[in-house]
Amino acid sequence: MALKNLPREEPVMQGNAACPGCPATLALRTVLKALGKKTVMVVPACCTAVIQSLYPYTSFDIPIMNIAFEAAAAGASGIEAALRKQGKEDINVLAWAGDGGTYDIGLQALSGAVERGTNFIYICYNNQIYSNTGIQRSGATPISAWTTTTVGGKTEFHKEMGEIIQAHHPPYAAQASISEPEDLYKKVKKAKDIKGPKYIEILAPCPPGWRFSMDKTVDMGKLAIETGAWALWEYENDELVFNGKSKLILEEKIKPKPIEEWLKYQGRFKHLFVPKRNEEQLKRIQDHNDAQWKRYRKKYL
Ligand SMILES: Cc1ncc(C[n+]2csc(CCOP(=O)(O)OP(=O)(O)O)c2C)c(N)n1
Ligand code: SF4
Repeated sequence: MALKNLPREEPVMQGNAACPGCPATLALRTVLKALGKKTVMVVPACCTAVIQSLYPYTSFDIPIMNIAFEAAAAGASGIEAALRKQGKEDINVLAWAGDGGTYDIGLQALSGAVERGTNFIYICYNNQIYSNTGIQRSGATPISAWTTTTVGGKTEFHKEMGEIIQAHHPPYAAQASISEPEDLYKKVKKAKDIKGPKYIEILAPCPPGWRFSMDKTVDMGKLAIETGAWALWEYENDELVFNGKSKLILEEKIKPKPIEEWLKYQGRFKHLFVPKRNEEQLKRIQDHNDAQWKRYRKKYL
């Protein structure tokens, strides 16, 4: 569906408390347009708990339950069970959490809910940091990124959450990006019509956390895909298919841009370029990215 044909109704209303250029609100608008108003949302501690506005106000046009940081999937499981018991099975249950609440503290609850076959959609907006509490590193933070807890640059590579989810064999999983709203809309629409646990992860470049100008959020998402730092894919019935530019990179129909084309616009990687280029670390990051795509080709081509 073309962007101009997306539903006009705005589920995220004025008066929200997001930063200018916030990727989470971009994603939320698209996701909630795809799901419609018959949706109950569970939000753990994260930026979205603040974005939705400060109590007693709300700027989201659907019911929301806020819950403890680790408990998004557990809360959604309870809501799904309660709705089922009442015979209300046409209501979407959406758990919506950041990468901290997904890759790290909420992983156990998420794993349990997916393993139990819970009929819900779990969405992780991945801004690669704990942004709500002032930019700490998470399991999704890429190597070398500055955060307040990795002041010299993170020394570990991020974990592959998509592969952890695939190991649970859910009926549907996907990776998307705020920079590709039509693709995101399509994936959420598809997930909506599938019974069982659905996992969608959305790359969410965060201006204050990644240190780039607030008008460049979409560009940062596009560059992540074009350099291969992020991949678009869909996983259904144990089959994984890449899509968009990621498919072309996988099939070697286009060459990804060097990863520094994505890194160099983000202040969190500034120390790799100033006062002088850290060639060794830049090569290490590029090699890791190349190796990842080599592994994807071996597995999925
Ligand atoms: C058990 C617990 N530990 C720590 C916190 C403090 N806390 C609230 S939100 C947050 C970070 C959330 O990060 P993420 O899930 O990535 O979402 P984002 O803030 O980036 O939107 C932290 C550490 C908490 N609320 N509960
Ligand atoms: S810190 Fe980032 S994710 Fe959080 S509200 Fe601001 S722009 Fe959005």
